[in-house]
Amino acid sequence: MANMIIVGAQWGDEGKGKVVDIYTEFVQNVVRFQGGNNAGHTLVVGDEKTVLHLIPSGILHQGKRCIIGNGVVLDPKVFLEEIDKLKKRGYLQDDQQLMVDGAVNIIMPYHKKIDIAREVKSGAKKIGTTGRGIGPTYEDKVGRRGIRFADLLKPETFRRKLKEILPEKNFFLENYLGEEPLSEEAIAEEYLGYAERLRVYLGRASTTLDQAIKNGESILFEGAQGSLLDIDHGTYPYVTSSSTIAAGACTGTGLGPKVIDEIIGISKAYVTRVGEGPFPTELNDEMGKTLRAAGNEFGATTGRPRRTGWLDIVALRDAVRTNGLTGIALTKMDVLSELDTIKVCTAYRHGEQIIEEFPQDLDVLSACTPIYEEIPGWQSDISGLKHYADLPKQVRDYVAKIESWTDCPVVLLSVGPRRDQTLQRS
Ligand code: 2SA
Ligand code: GDP
Ligand code: MG
Repeated sequence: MANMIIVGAQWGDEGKGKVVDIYTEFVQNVVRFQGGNNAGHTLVVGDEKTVLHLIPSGILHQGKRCIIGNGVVLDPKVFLEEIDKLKKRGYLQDDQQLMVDGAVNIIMPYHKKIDIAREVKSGAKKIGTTGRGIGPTYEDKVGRRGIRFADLLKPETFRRKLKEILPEKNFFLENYLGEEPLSEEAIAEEYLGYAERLRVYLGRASTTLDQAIKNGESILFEGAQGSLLDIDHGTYPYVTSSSTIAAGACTGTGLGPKVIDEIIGISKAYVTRVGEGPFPTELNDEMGKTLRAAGNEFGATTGRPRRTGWLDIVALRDAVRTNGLTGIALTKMDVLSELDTIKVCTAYRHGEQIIEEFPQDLDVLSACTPIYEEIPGWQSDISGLKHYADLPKQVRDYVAKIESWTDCPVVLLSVGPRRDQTLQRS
């Protein structure tokens, strides 16, 4: 198979975990390139459900190399817990299957504390983060005071860096956030305790993947969150702190864009968002609740109820452009099965203006109201169908419309959470 990037084309939780698991069969390497354990990627194999937060979704396939690229931020405690859980269930029997790039930035206790306390202090202006310390860790990375995975494995370096940075963090925690300061010794003891177990995973994504390509292997790049949560191109400041779009796969692993062959954007047949920020097609009514219940829309990391709304073509077109999508995988089609009619937003109204391009200005976006096209539902159970041609005509028409509105082919359809509930478009 070609080297493929899989990204969320909305605000996350589009079903990336499931789609990565499906495509893993055809590659030798699966790599995460951004985000951290804010992600919750759900895989269902048979009746067994696995939620992964840090480890790439290829891990359920024996013998596939799974890499955590330099663009990721890693909480060592969560990472080791995830490893233990997988091993207990018979996965990851060979530690060589998993690698962490030495340049990965480490999530420290002060990052988590600052993330949570800042959100509380912000009150109504909060971002609605997952509280996993993601933003503060990326701040330190960009501020050139981060502690990297390779630093953690060198006790003297780790202690020196911690000594340098902790006074600043404690000052901020105590004097601005009104929190208790953290103990340097307690952090060092805890983290250096993890280090011994982590050593075996140290590697370098860039060189390993480059060699893999030279050996004729292929790579699946697993995005986390979604394009509209991208630090540059998302609904800033209501975004996550990493490059969630396809370009992040290059900076987050150390490979050039020429190695990429395909970029697949995952989109639900409707939209969800968890956390704060504008969401033009949001449904704050019975229909919104129906979608939440039918789609089981609750955060895979925090359990928070997800906001729900109709499919937004204006936003999807933005994702097609910012990622350079070569294909769309449309998930959760089964969730719409009971509906008489389905609405799709094809443009926004802003005052007197009709807008077809997703606005960059959040004030404009917040003031937009959706213009909908109503399309007929199919009102039949499609979750057991195996071939695209067997789908009701209304489903195929819906897919054709999405293709024409976005000018991007729909390459895969998902009609349920399980591996076998997937229809490839041939
Ligand atoms: P953060 O924690 O700094 O990354 O939060 C910033 C924004 O990014 C959103 N975000 C997410 N949105 C959807 N899914 C995510 N993963 C979990 C899931 C979410 C959960 O799979 O369900 O369990 O709550 C995810 N991670 C970050 C977040 O909501 C903020 O809007
Ligand atoms: P990710 O973050 O993009 O990997 O998505 P999540 O795992 O956070 O959320 C997607 C949820 O939808 C998970 O519970 C999946 O098991 C489930 N899911 C994925 N595809 C489908 C589908 O086609 N139909 C249904 N009903 N559920 C799906
Ligand atoms: Mg998720």
